Amino acid sequence: MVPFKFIHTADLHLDSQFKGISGLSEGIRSFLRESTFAALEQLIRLAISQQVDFIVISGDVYDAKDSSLQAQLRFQEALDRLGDHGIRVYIIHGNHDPLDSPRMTTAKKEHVHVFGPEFERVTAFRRQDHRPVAVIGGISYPTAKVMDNTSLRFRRDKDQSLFHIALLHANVDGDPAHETYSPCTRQDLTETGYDYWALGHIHKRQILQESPYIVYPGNIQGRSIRETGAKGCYVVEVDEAGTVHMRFHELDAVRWCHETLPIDGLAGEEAFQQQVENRLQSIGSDGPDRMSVVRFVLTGRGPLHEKLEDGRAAEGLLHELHRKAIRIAAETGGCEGLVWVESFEIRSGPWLDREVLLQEDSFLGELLRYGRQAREEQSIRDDIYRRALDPLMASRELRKLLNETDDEEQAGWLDRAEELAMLLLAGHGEEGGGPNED
Ligand SMILES: [Mn+2]
Repeated sequence: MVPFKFIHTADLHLDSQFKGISGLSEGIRSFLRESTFAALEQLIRLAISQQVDFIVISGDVYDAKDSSLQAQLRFQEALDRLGDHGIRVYIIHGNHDPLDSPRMTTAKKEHVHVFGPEFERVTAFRRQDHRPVAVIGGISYPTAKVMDNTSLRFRRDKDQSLFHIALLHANVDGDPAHETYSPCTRQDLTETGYDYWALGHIHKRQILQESPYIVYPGNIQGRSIRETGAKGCYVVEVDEAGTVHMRFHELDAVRWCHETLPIDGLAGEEAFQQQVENRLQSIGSDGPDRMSVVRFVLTGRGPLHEKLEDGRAAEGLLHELHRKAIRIAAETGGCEGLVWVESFEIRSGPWLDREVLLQEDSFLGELLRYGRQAREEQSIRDDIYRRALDPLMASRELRKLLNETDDEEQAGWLDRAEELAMLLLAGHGEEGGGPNED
């Protein structure tokens, strides 16, 4: 087999609007708005510096069906630059940019192949000597909603000696967090006999399987606090033996992250502010060339919780941090190294005084008193355990395991149950969520 090298990328979502973030200055907002284009620029530079033979783009080039003229022009310019370096591009369109989108008509580029709505297969050649190296199969979305399993249409070429790459925008194995377009299973993909499934749609980078390769490279630029961590593409090398070597390359200009901060040891607002500033410092120095957007997740229990709960501590600090970030961005005229705090998510709890709760005339107080009694009287303990464990005793293996537990272990159950009850009955924040839109 002739060795070759290509880039697998997907979900560029050019000109994403970043609507879900507020409080930004005009300068910071435009940096954010520019980030999908900045990531595209990095992609082009990488392709040129790595001297790849070709690039495959697995759908969602544009963020919206009615993509902006700017997005289209920037993408066409990127394609031209790749063409200048002899790098061919193979593209499928996905649910965000289906073939029926109203887009400007452009002159056909000789080095760019856009797959149509029916399954097609083309041969890819090595850049320097034009020797055939791979067969590339692909299907674009004709309209936004493709509900049938299009992976079943892929057929291998007669020339079995070439490496086979499949381009598909799909939800493999029905990931419930994402729209189930073009649903298919790993088994379906494996059975086609293709060597590398270059997927798009799910924005989280993942190699689902290695034989054959089934890969989501993720998007090249995170678009919200739900799309955290490094974003980029894979450079894939196929050697003489047909063995695949993959390397991930970061391309993002803005990185989103969650930062967990326990409040347990924090006495007051000053200590809290100091902790936050320290974290911001270290996030900033980790990524001096990019902007970071961070959501602090506050956990643990402590006296600070009360101030967080009524909005005083976090909101005031957030306001100050935003003001400072805006000033720095204006002074330096750039957002590289800047850390923007998206929000403080409060998942902490109050510092609980068990002794006080024990005296309380409440459900929790009663529960804790019952626990204390159970520790003193064996018969109450036995009664609690029996009622809790009876359903489990039906299984022989569980019965054996449970019969082996000693008094100390059982007392531990009671402690943990009380802790959990205190945590839940203190009643604080729930994790938000909803379907992701890829
Ligand atoms: Mn997408």
